[in-house]
Amino acid sequence: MTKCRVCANTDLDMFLSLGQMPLANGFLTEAEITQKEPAYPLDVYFCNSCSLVQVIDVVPPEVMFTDYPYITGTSETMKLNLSQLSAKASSCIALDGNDLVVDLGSNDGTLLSYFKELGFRTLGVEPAANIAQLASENGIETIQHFFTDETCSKIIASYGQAKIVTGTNVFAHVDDVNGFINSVKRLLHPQGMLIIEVPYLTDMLDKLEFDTIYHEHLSYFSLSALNILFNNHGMSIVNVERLAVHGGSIRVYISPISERRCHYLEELLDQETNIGIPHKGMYKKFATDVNALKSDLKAMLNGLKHEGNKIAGYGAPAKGNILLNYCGLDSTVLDCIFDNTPFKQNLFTPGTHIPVVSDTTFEKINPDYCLLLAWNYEEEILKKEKAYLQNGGNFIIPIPHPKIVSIS
Ligand code: JHZ
Ligand code: ZN
Repeated sequence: MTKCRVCANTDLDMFLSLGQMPLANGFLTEAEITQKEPAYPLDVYFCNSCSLVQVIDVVPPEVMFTDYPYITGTSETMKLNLSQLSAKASSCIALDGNDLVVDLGSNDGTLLSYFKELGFRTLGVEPAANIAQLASENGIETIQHFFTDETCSKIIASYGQAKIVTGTNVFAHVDDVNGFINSVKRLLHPQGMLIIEVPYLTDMLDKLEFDTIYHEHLSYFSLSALNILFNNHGMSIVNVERLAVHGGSIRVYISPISERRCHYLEELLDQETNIGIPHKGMYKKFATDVNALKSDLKAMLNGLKHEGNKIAGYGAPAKGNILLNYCGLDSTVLDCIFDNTPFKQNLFTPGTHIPVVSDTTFEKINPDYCLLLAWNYEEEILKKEKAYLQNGGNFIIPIPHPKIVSIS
C-alpha cells in the first residue's frame, strides 16, 4: 500500500509516471552494456495530508550510494554557492573557532573545506567509499558511512554536539526522513542550526525540470511540506533563501527549538498557497506539459539528425539520463557526451548506451549541435565554450522548452 514517508497517510495521488527507468547515476562499462540492466518504476505522488511530493518505490541506498560518480567540486558554480553558505552560516550564528560543523552527505568535502578555512572543526559523513576517499585526500576528516542513529551517537561521543549541521542535496535522498531528523536534532547543540539546501519544488514545476525526478530523489520539497515536517519535530524554520543552483533551490535555516519565523518565510508560504502548491490540482498540468516537452525535444533532435548533423551531449548529469531515457534519445541520435568527471568518463549512459568522453575532446570532435544536459550550468558552460559558439556551434537547451542557442 502506498504510504507517505513523512506523515504515513495513505491518501496519495500519483500524478506522473516516467515508466521503468535505470538508475540515473548507473553508468555502465563496455562489458555491462551487453547485459540486462536493472530498471525500476519511477512514479511521482502527491500526499493529500502533508502535501509532500514524493517517489514511493525505494531502491536500497547501498545500491545507489556505495560507489558514487558525482563530485561537487567539478563545478565553479557549486563551489561559489557553498563558499557563500559557509560565510552566511558563520555570520548568522555565534560561532567560536572550536565549534564543530558536521556536513551530512559531505561528498568531496568542498563545503567543509570552506568552514575549515574559517577556522572551525569539521567532520564529514559520506557513504560513498570513492568519494569519502577524495575528501580525506583533500584533508577533510570524513566518516565513511550513512548518517544513521548509530553513526550519530558515535559522533556525539567522539566529537561532541555540532553548532552547525549542514545537508546540501541530501534530504531529498533520505527515505526515513523522520528518523534522520531525530538524529540530527540529537547531534545539534541547543543553540545550533541545521542548514539544508534542497531543489525547490516551485522551480521544478515552473521550469518543467522533470528530469530532476529520479530514484535518488525520494522527496520534492515545498516550504509548506518542510514547515509541517520540522514543526512536527518541535523545530522551526527561522530563515530561508532562494538560490539559482540545480535549477532553483532553497537554503533553509532550522533551529532545534521553536523560534520566531522570518518574514520571508511567511511570504513564500503565502505564495505557495496562492499558486496551489499544497493542492493536488496543479500537478496534472505539470504531467501534461512534460509529455508535450518530450514530443517537442524528440522532434527537434530527430529532425536535426535526419538533416545530417553531428549531435552530442554536454554534461552527463544524473538528470541527463532521465531525460535521455524518457525521450528515447540513444546512441543513434547522440554520438557521445562530454563530461569533466573522471568517474564518468569512458563509461556508457544507463539505458541509452551513449559513450561519455572527456570534455577535453570537445574541440576535436566539434559536433554541429550539443544538447546541454547539464542545463543548470548554462552560464558557466556557455562561457567556457564561447569559442565553439563563435565558430558556428549550437547548444540545445532542453527545458522548459527546447531552444537552440547560437551566435552566428
Ligand atoms: P549536476 C546531482 O545531480 C547529484 P546531477 C545529486 N543526486 C543531487 O541531488 C543533485 O545534484 C541536486 C558535468 N560538468 O551538478 C559535471 C561538465 O562536464 O547538474 C557533472 O557530471 N562541465 C547529489 O548529476 C554534470 O556536468 C562543466 O563545465 O544532475 C553536472 O551535474 C560543468 C559545470 C559540469 O548534477
Ligand atoms: Zn504526507
